[in-house]
Amino acid sequence: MVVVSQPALNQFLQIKTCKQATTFFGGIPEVDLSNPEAKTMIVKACQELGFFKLVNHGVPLDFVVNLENEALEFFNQPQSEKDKAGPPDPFGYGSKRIGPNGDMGWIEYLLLNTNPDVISPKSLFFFQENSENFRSAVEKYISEMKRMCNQVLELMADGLGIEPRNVFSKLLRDEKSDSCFRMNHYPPCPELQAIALNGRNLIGFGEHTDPQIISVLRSNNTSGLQICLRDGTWVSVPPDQTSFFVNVGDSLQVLTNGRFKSVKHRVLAGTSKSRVSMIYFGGPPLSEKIAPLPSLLIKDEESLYKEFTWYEYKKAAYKSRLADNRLSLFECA
Ligand code: GA4
Repeated sequence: MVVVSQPALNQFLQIKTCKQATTFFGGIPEVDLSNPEAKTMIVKACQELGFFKLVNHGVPLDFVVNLENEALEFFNQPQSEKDKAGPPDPFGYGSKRIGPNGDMGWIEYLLLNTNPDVISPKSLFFFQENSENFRSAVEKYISEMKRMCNQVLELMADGLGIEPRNVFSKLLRDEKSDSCFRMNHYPPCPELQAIALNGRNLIGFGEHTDPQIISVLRSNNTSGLQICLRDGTWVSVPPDQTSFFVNVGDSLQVLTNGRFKSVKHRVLAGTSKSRVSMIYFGGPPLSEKIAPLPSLLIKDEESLYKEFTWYEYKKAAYKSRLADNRLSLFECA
């Protein structure tokens, strides 16, 4: 018999569950960055799903593996050590609590700001306290993410037939780009799942859309990530530790006047394997005005969204719950 202490159970019962079979979805679009058709495939995937897998991306595997090992070393430390880099402000180390408004998940994470101009005290603390190896692994990885996002965003503009080519990529390349980086650790949860949940899955990271322009995710070889299809069905993404998964964020949905879809996604906790994911969220500078690009508005097409600055959107996002539809605040009547 497995005995679960009441405090552990209470903490765990605050986290949502869902009933979900985990057969893998075979329809995730795969974009080969070395294929001349990549731009067309990216546009199609962003319109239909807001999500695709990137292969032949040119990111050296040892950068990825190295960072994953450093992250695991961090997460394997005693709780009291990890807590020194928290609580998140929103940057820093967090456990179970996601954001400031009561969302909970079966997760621990490190959230870092990647813009040196507005580096938060927590990110600074993290970099000072942790090994030089971890710091340099993060920096190398992020610079590869920037390079890859630049390529993907230029292909998007090309594929949409709009100019200049850097219309999206310049937002991330700007030295004031407000991008961030998240390393998530989803510990396995064997006993609790079996006893208390009757076959339901524990939510690792609840359903949400990403507020930024694009997000690039890499995980170890564990299942858990799910995306929501246009008809509202949740499907499981087959893991692939050598590829990256790209999400359209809310800001890109606005810039394209709804042509590209910001994809709703979530992560389910596993029962036996620990999941580690690293996500680069490419955001614009805080002062950047976000509105549908005039070059994308055909004839009398009306703008679906009111203009806002990225600062305003972020402020609104941090007042919302994870699952809220944040874009609805900025839709035209
Ligand atoms: C979701 C995407 C990114 O992980 C994130 C998250 C942020 C946070 O964890 O601090 C938010 C969430 C995310 C959207 C709504 C707000 C803000 C938690 C939350 C409840 C870093 C981001 O940019 O927005």
